[in-house]
Formats: sequence, structure tokens, C-alpha cells
Amino acid sequence: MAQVDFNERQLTLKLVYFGPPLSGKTSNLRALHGRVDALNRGRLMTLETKDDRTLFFDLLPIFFRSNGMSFRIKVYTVPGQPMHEATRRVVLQGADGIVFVAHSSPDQIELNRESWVGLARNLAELGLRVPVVVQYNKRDLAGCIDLASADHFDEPERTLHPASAMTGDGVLATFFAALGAAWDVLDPTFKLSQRFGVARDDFMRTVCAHVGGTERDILVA
Ligand SMILES: Nc1nc2c(ncn2[C@@H]2O[C@H](COP(=O)(O)OP(=O)(O)OP(=O)(O)O)[C@@H](O)[C@H]2O)c(=O)[nH]1
Ligand SMILES: [Mg+2]
Repeated sequence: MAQVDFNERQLTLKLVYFGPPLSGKTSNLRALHGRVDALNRGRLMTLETKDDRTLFFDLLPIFFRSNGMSFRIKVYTVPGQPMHEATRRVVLQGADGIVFVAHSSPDQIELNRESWVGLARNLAELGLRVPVVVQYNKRDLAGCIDLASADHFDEPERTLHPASAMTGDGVLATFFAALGAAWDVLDPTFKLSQRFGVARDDFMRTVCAHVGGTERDILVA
């Protein structure tokens, strides 16, 4: 759950990138970090084996002060390989928003489903009710599944965010969709807008400016 300190005017949020093995969770964080790092802010921490598989988790802390407020957004990835189930549960703890990174190849449909079921199981076991945003990554690959008929993961009306983490396309839009969804859940609970005097749009614009995004990245979200 978010940490909110009204005295210090500090808001700490946790977003977690979840999904099947090799879907591009770490690549999303790298692309995000590329934007943040261009402005000399934020340090990406990754722990990978020699074949580039996430061993424990990746963390990109996006911390900054603006308008007398301190914003701390911790962005994590989980490792996708089946053997890391226990790690995934630990990393999910306290999440305020989740990005589910799915594969776009037709031959990965079952792996997407398996991972989705695993996410639902973990959330149930943790008693966590948290918004989930779905991204279909690797849209640059030939033969991608059509998003209109793709798995909407139990919510037919769900927005599916296309992305190519390799090029960075769609990475910020997905990130802001998750951030906005997290705000929408936390605001009624903590009265963030009222007590911090920061409206949702201001919050999104402030973070967007910090990560080097444009207005379009928020609008798409
Ligand atoms: N073509 C293409 N390849 C991608 C894209 N995103 C990631 N990849 C590649 O897919 C492979 C896996 O990417 P990672 O980001 O390490 O995947 P992951 O989901 O973090 O994998 P685990 O941590 O092992 O679960 C790498 O070889 C990436 O270069 C994309 O948008 N397009
Ligand atoms: Mg990874």
C-alpha cells in the first residue's frame, strides 16, 4: 500500500511489472530508465544471470521533489521463470498498480494465460486488490496477434496497450495508465487531491515532466 506522509508532504507508490517469461518486463524498465536517465535522474538496479534472465527483481526508483511535495515512485519487475514463484509473491506485496506485460506472438498465448492465472492466484493469496493494466509487448515482431481479438484477460472492455519495449514505443503510455489507475484507487482512500492540494492532472503532468514524457503519453493513458 502507498505510503502517504501529509506532514512531510511525501507520497510513495509502488508499481510492479508482471508477466510471462521473456515478455519484456526488464526491457520496459530499461526504456523507462532511458527517458529518466537522459535527465540525469534515477538509477536502474537489475540483478540478472548471464543469459539476461531476471534472477530476483529489477528496481527503478523515480524520486523527485516538485511544488513542495516529495514524490517517490518505485517501479519493480518480477522474474518470469516458473521457478521464481515465491519471489514474485514477495515483489507483489504492497503494490499500488500492476502492469501485465503479455507477449504478442500467437505461440505465446498459453504462456500469457498461465502467467495471468498466476498473478490472480498471488493477488488472492496476498489479499491485494490493485488495478492491473495490460500491455501487449513486441508489437514490432512479424505475425503479431490482432489486439481486437486478443485475450482481454477477463475484462472484455479492458484497454490493451500496444508496445515495443525495444524501441520504447508505448512504454510511457503504459506506465502512465498504471500510474493513473493507482492514483484513482488511492485518491478516495487517502484524499490525496484534497490534502496535498494536487489534482490528478497536476500529478500526472508533474511525473510526466520528470520522466521526460510529453502530454500525448498521458492522454493515451
Ligand atoms: N523484438 C522485440 N524484442 C523484445 C522486446 N522487448 C523485449 N524484447 C527481447 O525479449 C527478450 C526478453 O526481454 P526481457 O526484458 O529480459 O524479458 P523479461 O520479461 O524481463 O524476462 P524475465 O525476467 O526472464 O522474465 C530480450 O532478448 C529482449 O531484447 C520488443 O518490444 N520487441
Ligand atoms: Mg526480467
